[in-house]
Amino acid sequence: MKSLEQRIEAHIDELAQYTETPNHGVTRVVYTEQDTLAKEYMKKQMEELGLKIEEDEIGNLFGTWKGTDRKLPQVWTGSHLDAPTHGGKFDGVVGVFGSLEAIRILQQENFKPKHDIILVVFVAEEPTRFGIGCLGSRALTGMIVPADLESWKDKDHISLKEVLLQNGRNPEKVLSEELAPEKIKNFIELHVEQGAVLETEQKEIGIVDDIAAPTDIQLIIHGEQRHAGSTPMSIRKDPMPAAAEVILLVEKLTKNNISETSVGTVGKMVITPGASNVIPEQVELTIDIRDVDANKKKRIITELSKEITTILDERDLSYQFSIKSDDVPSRMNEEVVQFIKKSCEEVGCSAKVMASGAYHDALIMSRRVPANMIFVPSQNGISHAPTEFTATAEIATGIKVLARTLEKLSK
Ligand code: HGY
Ligand code: MN
Ligand code: MN
Repeated sequence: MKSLEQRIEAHIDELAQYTETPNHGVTRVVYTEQDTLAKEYMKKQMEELGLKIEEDEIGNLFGTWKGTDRKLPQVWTGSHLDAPTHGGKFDGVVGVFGSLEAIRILQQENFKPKHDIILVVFVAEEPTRFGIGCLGSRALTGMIVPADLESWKDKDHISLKEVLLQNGRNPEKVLSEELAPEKIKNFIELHVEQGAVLETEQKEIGIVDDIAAPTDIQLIIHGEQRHAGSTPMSIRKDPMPAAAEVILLVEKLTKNNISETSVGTVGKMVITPGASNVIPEQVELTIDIRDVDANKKKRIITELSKEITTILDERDLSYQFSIKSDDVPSRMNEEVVQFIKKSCEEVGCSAKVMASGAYHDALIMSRRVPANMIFVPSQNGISHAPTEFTATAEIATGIKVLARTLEKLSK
């Protein structure tokens, strides 16, 4: 009989194989073969625990451990299996196999939940393919509208609607997947911290009270494509120096200018045509602004939009500034924060109540139902990189705290 630690390492090794970039971390994108293989692996694991397996139209996977009183609201636990480009082996998967192992612990203790416990694997938590994250939890909370199915496109400019159809999924049904909130008592997610707070403060568990929310902006700056050698500087309409000014502006506005907790990232830039001796025709930037303070984030976005207009008007460049998603930061459920604290005492581990700079499905689920998160440390605070690492023993502690909390929530 394998120990918990052995099973953790087996899950990590198995899931890490499902990547498009074997020598550069884990890249696992929604509706691709690697994502499907990872889900198939988890389905088998869930069946071994006797969970009833279902999948919804957008592709969320559910494993139900039936409670003794099925009329009661359900306790949901889980996370995501998809990974960013060249990501790590722990983001998302720790919460998926962690929920499975927490259920196994309770089953081995002969615990009988009164409430159904549902293990959920959300699709597309990462914005990798469509530029917007948490598609699975957005579908379940009614946060996807028909226009999104058309406007959310992948790098080949194929819309989410088209991709759903290509995968034999019915877009109309995806739009009607909103859950009745009274059906769920709580959603609790185990996740790697993706920051260095726990490691720095030598704490074993993070109990999340606030989750920062992202505003995802797409900025396309139009230039005039011309020869890099024969075009005098005085007549150029070059979008690149303008993009450089915008990137510095994002850094200036989010660096303790308006808020101590804001962050700003330009993580992706597409230069067309992208040749060394051609003044670009256009530059597309993604701008990711986050904060736990909704009002300050709003002020930053307003200032950003105003100053971008000034920069581009002065350069006489046309542009499109579109807000692709604008999420609101959220507080976790206070009563369950206390449950998790109690669970840490029972397990005998140190803990710290803290905010999450990364967003998660728990952010989206908290729009409709009480949600909570348990963090385990990230070595050097690194995540979304191949060097992402959390020790097996640290994950085991997180799973034990999750098991104790699921017991409190479902008895
Ligand atoms: O970007 C995020 O915060 C999440 O990891 N997708
Ligand atoms: Mn992530
Ligand atoms: Mn994640």
